[in-house]
Amino acid sequence: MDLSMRIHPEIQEALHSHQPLVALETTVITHGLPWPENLQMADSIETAIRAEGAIPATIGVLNGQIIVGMNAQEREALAAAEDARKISRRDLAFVCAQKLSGGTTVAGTLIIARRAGIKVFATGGIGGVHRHAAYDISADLLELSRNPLIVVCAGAKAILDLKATFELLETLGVPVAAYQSDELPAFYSRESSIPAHLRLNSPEEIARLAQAQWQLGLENAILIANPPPEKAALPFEKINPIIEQAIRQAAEKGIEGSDMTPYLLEQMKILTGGDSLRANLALLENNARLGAQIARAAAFKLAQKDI
Ligand code: PSU
Ligand code: MN
Repeated sequence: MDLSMRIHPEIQEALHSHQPLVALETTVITHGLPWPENLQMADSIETAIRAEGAIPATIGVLNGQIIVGMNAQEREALAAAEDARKISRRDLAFVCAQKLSGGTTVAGTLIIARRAGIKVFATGGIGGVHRHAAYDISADLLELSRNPLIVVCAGAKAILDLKATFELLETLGVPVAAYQSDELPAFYSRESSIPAHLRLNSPEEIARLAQAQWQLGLENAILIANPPPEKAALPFEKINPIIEQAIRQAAEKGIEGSDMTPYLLEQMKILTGGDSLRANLALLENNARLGAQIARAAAFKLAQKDI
């Protein structure tokens, strides 16, 4: 069984010459967004990263082959696949052994990106502790505690218990910084009423924190919570009752486990008349752009062998 990753030649070259790279997850393609917005988003965030002078590395699995840097055809195959798996740490070996296809979650992507040597990763919202089901804790948190990457997100998904999620990140030793804000964003919203532990104001400041963290041998990720762009963001007081409604519907339908996040995201889209989808797309692109800026700032330091 050949389990080696297939790393796109452009990415191999970039790794070799310390050019800025940004890893991208694919569960957002297979389970987070509907067709065809999922494919459009996958393409447009790659373009956004290139426009900022970095190289995108979309990570996923096709027919049991782990791919770092999926090309346009491979992204389309994954976006259109009806039987795509959602791949976290527990699923990776099974998907490879059975030659299945799927999108990697934040957890799955962290494992692969780390193995490839990529240092920056942009996503929408991380998983965390679910509301009313505190035993359902995303594997994203554990992987953030053990993979040294800078992860740019818009906070944890608003469908979660945000306080519990950030408390657990503290326990796991993951530095969490809001970008140019004193408050943590709540995915669709710029505000959450939860003060940020750290505030960082520039890509350079973020790269310096990473440099210090990893020089100290602390192998945890650094989480950057980037508020969604103002014109697409939804006010937290408006969105929160809708989230509660979607969670009640999930409970009535008996949805649980890894089906919970995709179900809630789909319900949110219906209940907000598409506003949540627009916010989701806008924040993904916004995070990709910041990821590219950080990768550029960090690549300079990498070239100096500081991290
Ligand atoms: N954020 C989104 N859409 C998504 C996800 C996050 O806007 O689809 C995915 C991410 O891949 C994340 C996963 O890692 O949901 C978390 O799922 P769970 O809660 O089952 O661990
Ligand atoms: Mn879960």
